[in-house]
Amino acid sequence: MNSMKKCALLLVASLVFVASGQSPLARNPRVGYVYPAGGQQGSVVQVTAGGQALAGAATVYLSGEGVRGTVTYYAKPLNNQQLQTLGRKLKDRRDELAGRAKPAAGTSDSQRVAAEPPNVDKDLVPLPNHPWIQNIETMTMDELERVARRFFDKKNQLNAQIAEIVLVDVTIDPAAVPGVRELRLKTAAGLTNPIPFHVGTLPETSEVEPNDPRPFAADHSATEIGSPTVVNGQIMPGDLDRFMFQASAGQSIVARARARELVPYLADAVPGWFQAVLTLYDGNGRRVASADDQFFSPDPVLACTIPKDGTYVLETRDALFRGREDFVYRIALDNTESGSHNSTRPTSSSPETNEIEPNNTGQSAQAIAPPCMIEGTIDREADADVYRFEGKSGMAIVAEVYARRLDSPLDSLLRLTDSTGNVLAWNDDHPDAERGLITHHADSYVTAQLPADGAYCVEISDAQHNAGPDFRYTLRISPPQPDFALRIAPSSINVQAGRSAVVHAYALRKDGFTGEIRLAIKGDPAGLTLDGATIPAGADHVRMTLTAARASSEEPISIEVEGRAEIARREVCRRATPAEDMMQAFSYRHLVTAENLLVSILGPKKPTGRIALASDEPVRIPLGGAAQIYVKAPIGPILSEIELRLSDPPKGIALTDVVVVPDGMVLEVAASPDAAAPGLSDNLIVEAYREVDGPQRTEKPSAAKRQVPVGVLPAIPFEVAAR
Ligand SMILES: [Ca+2]
Ligand SMILES: [Ca+2]
Ligand SMILES: [Ca+2]
Ligand SMILES: [Ca+2]
Repeated sequence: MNSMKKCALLLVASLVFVASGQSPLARNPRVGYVYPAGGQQGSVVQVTAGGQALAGAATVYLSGEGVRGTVTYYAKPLNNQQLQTLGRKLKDRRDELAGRAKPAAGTSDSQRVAAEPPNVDKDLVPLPNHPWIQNIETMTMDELERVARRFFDKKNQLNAQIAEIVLVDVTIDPAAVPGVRELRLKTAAGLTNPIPFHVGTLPETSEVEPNDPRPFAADHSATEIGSPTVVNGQIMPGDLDRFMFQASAGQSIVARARARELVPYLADAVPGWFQAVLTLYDGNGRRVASADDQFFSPDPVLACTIPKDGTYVLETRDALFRGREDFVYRIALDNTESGSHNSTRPTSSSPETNEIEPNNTGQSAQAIAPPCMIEGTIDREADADVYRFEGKSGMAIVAEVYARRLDSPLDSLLRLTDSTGNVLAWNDDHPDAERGLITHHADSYVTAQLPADGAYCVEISDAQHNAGPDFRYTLRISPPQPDFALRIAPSSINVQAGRSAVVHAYALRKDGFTGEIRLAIKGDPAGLTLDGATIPAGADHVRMTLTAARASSEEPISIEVEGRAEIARREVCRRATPAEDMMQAFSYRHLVTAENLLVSILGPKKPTGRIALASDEPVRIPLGGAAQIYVKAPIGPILSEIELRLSDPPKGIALTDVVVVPDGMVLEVAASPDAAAPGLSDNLIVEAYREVDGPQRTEKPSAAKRQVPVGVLPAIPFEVAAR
């Protein structure tokens, strides 16, 4: 294979980051959920974080002031033998509570023989010091039930992505500012992704299972709560959680759930999040109110007026009766309607106008003069709002709706027509990658170059023929305003001292802006550099690398990345927003923004020799030819073979040779004449692999060698040049 080249290198040692077969690149530490996902000011909360590759979790990082966390325990999932032992201990304790004597060893009780293998005692193994299975000998039936549900419920499918747990004590100062924080763990393999942790002002309660009496009974086992309060819980498969409270006639009750907001996307479930449902029952089990979606938001808000004095039960579950540890919720039970809408209105220097009805047809169209921002409402059935402006031949025009992005239920439809009613452009839904939490991008966007002088109309309506006083929109009609936004993913970057790590940069281009964007770390980057930090003209995504030419550090380093581009002969600078690339329901990807961009530098405490490109200039690869790239690298003793490979190279680009030279190596990269196009510009990501012996379980020498990724070279910018 051309793109693969083996070489036994003198510099091998410098590329081998980890002595064992485990590589920091193999699995990035990830947190899938935290439970409870928040706490009250002035309290200490015991939080469980579930995730993957969390071994060595030692430190908790929480954004903002006044919130601190301490790791108290890390647990791997129990193995089969441990589960067997646990099952046996649970059974013994249940028998003891039920007054059944533990059968004496060697008994010929046929039931026992049928249920357990005869040598079961031999298989008992010591259980780890796991906090959920301490003191089984003194547990109550309810406690045993909870342990059994956690470890043995057949409906629970083991999910490797959340199978490891880390217990954290979070201390929230009384003065800590309420709102969302980011929680990250630092593990042996580096920093995890951030996960939301809420600081609240209300007293909090956590569910106590079992809390779903069947048949319904308000006087039994539902968790008792006061109001106002925040209740925390997890929905397991088929689970219902019920909370009981007293209320009086005429009292208004608002229950606001956070579920999808806490874990926005599940990679392995359809529709891709916990779809919480809220139901309020009276003391006799009669339904008083219920809530599913809050318009387009999956997190329900239940509001009602209590009909008479008495006991009420608030119930939550998943709409599809699914569940898992990461189906975490927080429900604020209160009597105020104040919701949190955190969407920002578009900023514009254009004059603002309000719509004036009647404006439903071309004849009654409201005259406007672009550029302008129009505030309007599709407020009644069959409403359409038409705006007329005078255009010039060749003039470019953009019409863009902000509605769903401002939490409006409107699903807009836009049409741009000329004075005779010919449709020049129309659009229903235009995705906005800046809004990573929106899965139905309902807002419309049209652009066109006007063919002649004359009158033109922009018509907005609801694509699903819905309407109402909430169906508000802001409509921008203006010449194109080319601009861009930037995203950097992941928002926790783990890099070995002296080495490089892949970072993704995304350009979210606006109003036809296609230019090149140059990225850099803002301010004093503390020995950190971005390699290949240019998003080529026309490209929306580039893989670059972050190189740490410095020693490791205990604390993560907070950085900001900025991008600069020339727009209309002026330099424009935009801050890159950190983001997580999340998968929804096996296929869709979303960039969910984060507050902080943190770099964790792992490995040696003192600076190590750096691997660097000899030149920052893009390598020019002639079409149908090859180019040499000199990589400087420190020399070390031979440890084993490494192999260099291009990671996901552009079509027609191949690594054809690697030669060891003094102080480094020279890579030869070729561009095949049929595949690569002149002008193609991107980064090459070169991965290094090391061959190690496979796991040896048998006596015979293992032929199976495994390739372990050991790192990447700094990103190599290139362009394909015509011969
Ligand atoms: Ca529950
Ligand atoms: Ca209207
Ligand atoms: Ca109208
Ligand atoms: Ca639409």
